[in-house]
Amino acid sequence: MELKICVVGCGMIGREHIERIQNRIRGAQVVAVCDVVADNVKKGAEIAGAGVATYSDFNEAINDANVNAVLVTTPGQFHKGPVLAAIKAGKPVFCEKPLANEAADCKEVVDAEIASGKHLVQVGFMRRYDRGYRQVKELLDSGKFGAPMVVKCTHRADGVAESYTTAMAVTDTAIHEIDVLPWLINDQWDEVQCIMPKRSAKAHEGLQDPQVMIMKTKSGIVTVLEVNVNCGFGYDINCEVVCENGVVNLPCPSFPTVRYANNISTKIEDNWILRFIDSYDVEIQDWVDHAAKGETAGSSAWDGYVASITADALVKSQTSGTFEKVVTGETPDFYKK
Ligand code: ISE
Repeated sequence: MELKICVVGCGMIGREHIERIQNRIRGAQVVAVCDVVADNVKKGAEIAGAGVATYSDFNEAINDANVNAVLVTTPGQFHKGPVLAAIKAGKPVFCEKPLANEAADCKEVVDAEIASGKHLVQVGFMRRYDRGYRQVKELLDSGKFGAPMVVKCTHRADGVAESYTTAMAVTDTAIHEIDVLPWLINDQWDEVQCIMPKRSAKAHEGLQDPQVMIMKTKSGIVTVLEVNVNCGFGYDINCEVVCENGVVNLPCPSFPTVRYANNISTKIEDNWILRFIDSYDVEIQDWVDHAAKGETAGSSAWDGYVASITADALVKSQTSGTFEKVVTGETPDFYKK
């Protein structure tokens, strides 16, 4: 079955995905675009090309008879509505991360999907599709390195908009590590803490940056994550897994190491779109291939819910300063692999 996709949300990431689907993805095409902002619809439609239907109301867009799949790329606080509408219409839906900003909203999606009896929802945590993370996972899963004990990560960005808040360091940024690490090391979060170091003079007023997040798993693995979104030298993602018999480092892709003018150097990527561009391609192709068969892949709605519960605990710790428990309850049978 060819996927005839309606893209709900034609801002930056929505337009990226429209371009990707029309030009690089097999077995799918964008047939409808929707956004409450008229200019975004216009830009999305221009990229999608002739014949694309345009909407400002997501219910109408999703229920367009020509649409058989939905891709949600609105801002996070508006994800729940279109995702629930897609489930109600029985259409597969890819929702960019996070599934929703509030855990209670994610739970509503989980409950609706279970009630529908069909696996329809995939959440856009693209790092599970990154070549480097997959190589690290393969090495860890080989068993040769022994059990992971400590994970050291950095999530650094050049700078952020004035609208970026202290909580977003968790809900928008660290949410990637929150999702990818349990998958990488085959474990689940148990308790998490957020510590505030000396504030960067480059952070805008009201923003605490950097932040250090300490996350312990049920088996006792400790992760230390530095979130630093005003580093000023590029988009710099690192992950080192210290195991009993060795250490595995996430490879940093794309750039050669050069020796020049008495220096050895490697360029650092400018931003996350470029750093993870290949992962997005692989991720959307995988969604299309699975959705065409009535299946889902990657992060499920349950994974999105668990990530949100973990994020809530970290946000709570931003104020309490202490470890907060991550309480998710049992994985429903529906989501057990
Ligand atoms: C952005 O939304 C992303 O998803 C990026 O991967 C992350 O690094 C950034 O902090 C977010 O704002």
